[in-house]
Amino acid sequence: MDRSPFRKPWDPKLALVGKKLFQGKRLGFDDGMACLTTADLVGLGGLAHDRRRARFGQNAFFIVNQHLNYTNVCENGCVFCAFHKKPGTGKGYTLSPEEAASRIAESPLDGLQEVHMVGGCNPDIPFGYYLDLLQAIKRARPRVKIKAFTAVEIAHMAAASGLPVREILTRLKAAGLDAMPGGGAEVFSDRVRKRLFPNKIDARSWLEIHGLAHDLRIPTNATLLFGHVETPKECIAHLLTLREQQDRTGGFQAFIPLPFHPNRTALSHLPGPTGVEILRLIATARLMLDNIDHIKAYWVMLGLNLAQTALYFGADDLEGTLVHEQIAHEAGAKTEQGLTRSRLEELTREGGFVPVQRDTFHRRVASPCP
Ligand code: V47
Repeated sequence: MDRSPFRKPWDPKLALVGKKLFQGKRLGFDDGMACLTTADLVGLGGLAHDRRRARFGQNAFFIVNQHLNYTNVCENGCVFCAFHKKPGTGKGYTLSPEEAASRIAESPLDGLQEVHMVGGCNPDIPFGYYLDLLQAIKRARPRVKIKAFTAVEIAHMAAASGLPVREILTRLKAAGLDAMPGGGAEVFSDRVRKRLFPNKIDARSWLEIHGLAHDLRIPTNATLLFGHVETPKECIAHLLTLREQQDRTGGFQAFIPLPFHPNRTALSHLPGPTGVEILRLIATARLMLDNIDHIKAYWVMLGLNLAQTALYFGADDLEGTLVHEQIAHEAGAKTEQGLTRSRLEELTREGGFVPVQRDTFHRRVASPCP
């Protein structure tokens, strides 16, 4: 059933974007700016919703997954992050591979499909630990797929072990790595990176590592952390950089916009983005990223109502059940730490969409994993 609530844009710049889309033309920088700065939120939503509907109809995807953070010890000290603890302070934790595996073995979820696993750059962890971690989880749940380690963690493993990134990725894949998440991209702008996270790998390294992963047939995701000190121009440049990388290497499965949560961070004086800004970013991403199939409305960071609404603004995927999310919650997220499969399905239906369970590779799941 078509429950689209939209009308054609009244903003003349947006109308021109609509014309270009109708003609099958690719959008450029100025089009992106017209989208991200328009006051015509409803008109923008209409364009984005048309696009998502042409590809996915009323389907909205989700996965039965569990998030797991193996360590919160991190030497990068990014000012937007409330999750990390400095090395050597004794305040952090690191799970042993057995502890991590037993959390997955004892997962409260029936039919767990995926483990999403990331952590800090902990200088005390040897490379062999990451291989043990993957193998222990695969032993505990052999059919579960593991989406793990951001490009930032991969670069950290390479620097600490002295091994080339390609070798690191090859060994991780052999040990059970199925896909990589999109975290750590933040904003590609050098200006923002110098100001907020000068110790993190630069944008070029993040992109190179994803390119190498794609070359090794490890699919990955991409993110944008927004709503802090970045400008609309920096957001559009970020989207265009991702689109160019995807043209070259083609392995991004999904884009996840991450609205900044300021609580308990060194940027707690900032308000974070408004609901309107979040919807504008999601809709703009749907229109600009014509070569990345899926746009996630990450319910933990959006809140449930806005995540439902985002499905009308270009998003087609709600991420998953998660079980125990930590990164957004340390920074003040008010959402639940996890949702049951039936709650996710209910939310989707209440929003006017059809819930479709997917796997890590965004294929429809016919029968859940044992
Ligand atoms: O890498 C950290 C960001 C990311 C804050 O690939 C923050 O499927 C907002 O990347 N406010 C982790 N964001 C989350 C992430 C993710 C989540 C769900 C699915 C996927 C996927 C990826 O969260 C970090 C960082 O970029 N982050 N602190 C904060 N205060």
